[in-house]
Amino acid sequence: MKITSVETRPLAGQKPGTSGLRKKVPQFQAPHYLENFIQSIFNALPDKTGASLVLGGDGRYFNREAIAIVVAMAAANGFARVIVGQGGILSTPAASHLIRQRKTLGGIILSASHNPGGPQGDFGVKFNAGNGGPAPESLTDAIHAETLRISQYKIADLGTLDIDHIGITQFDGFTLEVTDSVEAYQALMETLFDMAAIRALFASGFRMRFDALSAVTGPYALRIFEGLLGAAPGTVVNGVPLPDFGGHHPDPNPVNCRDLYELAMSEAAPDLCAASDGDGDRNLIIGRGLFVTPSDSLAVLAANAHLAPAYRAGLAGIARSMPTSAAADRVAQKRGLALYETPTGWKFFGNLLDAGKVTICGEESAGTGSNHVREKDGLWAVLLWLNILAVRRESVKSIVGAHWREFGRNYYARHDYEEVDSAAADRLMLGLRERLGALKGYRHGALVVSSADDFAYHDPVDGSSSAHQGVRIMFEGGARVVYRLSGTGTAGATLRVYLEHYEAGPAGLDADNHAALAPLVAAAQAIADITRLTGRAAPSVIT
Ligand code: G16
Repeated sequence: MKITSVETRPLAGQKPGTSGLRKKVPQFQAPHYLENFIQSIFNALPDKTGASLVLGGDGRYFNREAIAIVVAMAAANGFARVIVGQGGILSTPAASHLIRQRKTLGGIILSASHNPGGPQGDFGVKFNAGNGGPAPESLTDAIHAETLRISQYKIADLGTLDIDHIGITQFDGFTLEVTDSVEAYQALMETLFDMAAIRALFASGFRMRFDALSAVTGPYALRIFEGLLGAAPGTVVNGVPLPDFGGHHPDPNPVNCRDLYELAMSEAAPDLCAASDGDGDRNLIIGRGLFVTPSDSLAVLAANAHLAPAYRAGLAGIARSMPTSAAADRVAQKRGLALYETPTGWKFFGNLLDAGKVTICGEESAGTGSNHVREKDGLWAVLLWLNILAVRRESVKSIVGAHWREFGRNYYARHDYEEVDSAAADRLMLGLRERLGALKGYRHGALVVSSADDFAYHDPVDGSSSAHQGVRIMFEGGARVVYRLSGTGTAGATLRVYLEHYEAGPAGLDADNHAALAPLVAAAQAIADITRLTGRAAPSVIT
C-alpha cells in the first residue's frame, strides 16, 4: 500500500458548526479542502491506529468521490477497517447504529442534512463518536484547532474501490468492508416495534404516503414499509436517492413538502403522510387534515410510547431543545417524569441518553429519537406513530385532539429569515442581549414581558456549560418568543424566531394556529426591530 504525505496549509472557514462542517459543493471540491478537514479529524483522534470507522453518506452530489478519499486517508492514517454502506449510502441514524453495534472508534457521515444538494448545493462532513452521537464540543474544538495548524495529510493509493458490492477487500494491513445499508438498521427497528400489529394495520386498509424526497431514506422506507410491513406498492414516493435529490428541498416541512401537505388536506388524503430529510434523521408527520408540529409530535409520542414494545416499561425521562414548545413538559409533569431542556443540537442529548436519564428526545426542527441510537431518527418516528395508530386504531387527528384535551395546546410556529446579512443578524442579537434587563414590563398590545434571558445550559452529566444559546422572552400568561441564529446555514445568517402560546383545556381544539399566534408575532417583530435591522418585512419561511 503506497502512502503519500501531501504538503498543505490551513484553509479558511473549517470550523465545524452544529453538525459538522457544511459548505457549498465547489468549496469542498477545491484542492485540499476535504482532505484537510478529514486529516484534522484524524489528527484529533489519538486512538485511531488499528481502529475501525463507519463511513457513509446521504448520496448527495460528491458523495462517492468523498467516500473514496476518506477510505484512502483512513488507510494511510492507520485505521485497520472502514465499514462503508453499499454504494456509499448510510442514513445518519443507520450510521449511528452501526457505530454502536460494531463498537467502532466512530464514524464519518457525509451529509449536509436538510440543506439542498447538487453541484451548486451543499455538502457536509460530520464525525460521530464511539457512542454513535455527534462529536461533543471538546472534540469539534480540537478538530478546529487541527485545521488551523495542518501542514500535511496522508493518503494511500488503493486503486479504484468497489463500494457497490457487499463484501470485504483486504489491502496491506487494511480492510474495506462494504455492508448492506439497511439490514442492521431494519433489524434494530424490529426489536423496538410491534411489526405484526403494524402489518395488520396496513392489511386492514390503512393507507400511508411516505415521501423520501429522493434522498437517503428511500431504500430504507421501501424495504421496511412496503417490504416488511406490507404497505401498498407506491406508498413510498421519490424512493431512489439522487445526487441532486431530484430538485427537492430535503427539509421535510409543510412548505417544502407542499404536494404531500395538499394531499393530506384533500378528500383523497391517506391516513398518514410522512417524509424524512436528506440524511434520514428528521421527520414530517401529517394526519388526514392535520399537520402535527414537531413539538406536538414529541409530546404525543412521549405520552403513547408505552404502546410500543421497546418502551412498555415507561420512559426514564424526556428531553427537548430549548426552542421546542413546552408540550412535552406537560406530559412529563403529569406522568411524573424528569424533563430536560437543552440547547439546540442533538449532541446535547447524548450525555442524558448515555446516563440513562432520558428515553425520548425531540426538537422543534423535526427531529425525534430515543435511546436506540444517538441521533434523531426519521423512520423511527414514523414507525412509532404507526405502532401507536396500530394499537389505538384512531385517526392522527383524533389522537392529537385527545392529547390537547388532556394536556392543553401549545400553539407554535417558527419564522425563519434566511440569508440575512451576517453583520445585521449579529447586531440584532447583540441589541437584544444588551436590553435583556430592560425588557421586563415591556408591553405590546395585551402582551406584557415577564422576564427575558439568554439561555445557558449546565450539563448535569459532565458539568460542562454552554452559554448564549438563544434569547428567551417570556410573557405574562405563559407565551414565549425565542430568537437565535441558525448553526446550519451555508449562506449569510438565518434568524429563527420561535413563537409559542399555551392554552389549557379544550377551547383551542378548532382554533387556527397562526391566528392564535398573530399578537405574539407582532410583539416579536417590534421587540427585536427585525424589519429595520434586517431589511426584511416578512420571514422567508413560516413553519
Ligand atoms: C442539526 C442538529 C439538530 C439541530 C439543528 C439545528 O440538524 O443535528 O440537532 O436541531 O441542526 O439547526 P439550526 O441551527 O439551523 O436551527 P441537522 O438535521 O442539520 O443535522
